[in-house]
Amino acid sequence: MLKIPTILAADELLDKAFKKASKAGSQGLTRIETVRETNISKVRSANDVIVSTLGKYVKAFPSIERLSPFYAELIDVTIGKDKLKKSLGAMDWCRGSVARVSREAIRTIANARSIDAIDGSRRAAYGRMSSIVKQIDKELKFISNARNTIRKFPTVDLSAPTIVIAGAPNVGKSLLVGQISTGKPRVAVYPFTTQEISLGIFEREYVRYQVIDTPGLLDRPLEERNAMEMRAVLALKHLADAIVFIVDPSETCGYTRAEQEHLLSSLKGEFSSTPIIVVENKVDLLRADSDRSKLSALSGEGVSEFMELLIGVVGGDRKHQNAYSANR
Ligand SMILES: Nc1nc2c(ncn2[C@@H]2O[C@H](COP(=O)(O)OP(=O)(O)OP(=O)(O)O)[C@@H](O)[C@H]2O)c(=O)[nH]1
Ligand SMILES: [Mg+2]
Repeated sequence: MLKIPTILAADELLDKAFKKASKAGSQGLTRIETVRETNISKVRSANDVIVSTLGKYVKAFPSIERLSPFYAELIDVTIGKDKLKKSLGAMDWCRGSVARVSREAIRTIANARSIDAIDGSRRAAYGRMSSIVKQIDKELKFISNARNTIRKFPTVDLSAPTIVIAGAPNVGKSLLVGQISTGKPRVAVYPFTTQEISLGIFEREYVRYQVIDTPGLLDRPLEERNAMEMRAVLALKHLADAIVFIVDPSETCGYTRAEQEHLLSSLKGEFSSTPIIVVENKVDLLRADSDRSKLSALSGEGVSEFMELLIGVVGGDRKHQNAYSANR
């Protein structure tokens, strides 16, 4: 989703900076001028490595305000947007402080009268740079973890009309996703689940639709979840143009109809702004007496009629022209 470079720890960053600096050299007319120029180069090059490396980190992290609501929510839940902001602020503080030390040291070295004084100033500058960088070690570790978390986010197509499949375990979610989408679904991890979500695609009249199978996410009542998990699940709201809720009236899934209806009303309560289309599966086993859509993900019966209904709900308007539109 986002390209963030490997984040070094404070020690590693200092190693990198001083190693680069040790290679700096300069030739002057006299010995003291050579030493002076060389030490100025060293300080400058250590400074440049630190300032530019941290600058890259700050730039690589997405500004939450500019992210789509889905990813912004995931970042806030898994990483914490305020802590992330604070840590990136610490990077900027460090860059400014190191640059100041560097400027002062260069000025002192430029005016120093002896080789010893030059060496001493350079060493003092290194010491101050080290202690400044070490002060942000905790923040560096924090953004390094944040990077690893972000790298595991599912890559979803934010511009495609998206259908999220929900329902109790074993009702036939995966089978239906396989029926309606073409090609092999992509799988991706989702925060707070050991399971993966799988993303399928199908195309209708040149529009690509994305279907998301959600094992372990929308298969039990939301009141059973802790607050963080709940928010991670609710982030799907920003993605879903419609939720398809599959009911298995045959109860061969192992859940009673009452349990499934309870799950449905829990989702309705939480996803109140997202259309939820209820469909009864396994019609080959049992045809319930209801006016809900019916199909069999196994035999294919009723699937194409259901698709028409679905596209009518999600394909109607063109809100997808702006992938970053908030509050759908
Ligand atoms: N007879 C019949 N069996 C079905 C139908 N749809 C699904 N099944 C069966 O129900 C079982 C579960 O189907 P899945 O598609 O794996 O269900 P799921 O909802 O994805 O299950 P989880 O991912 O575990 O939550 C499988 O053995 C399917 O073959 C159907 O329309 N008719
Ligand atoms: Mg499944």
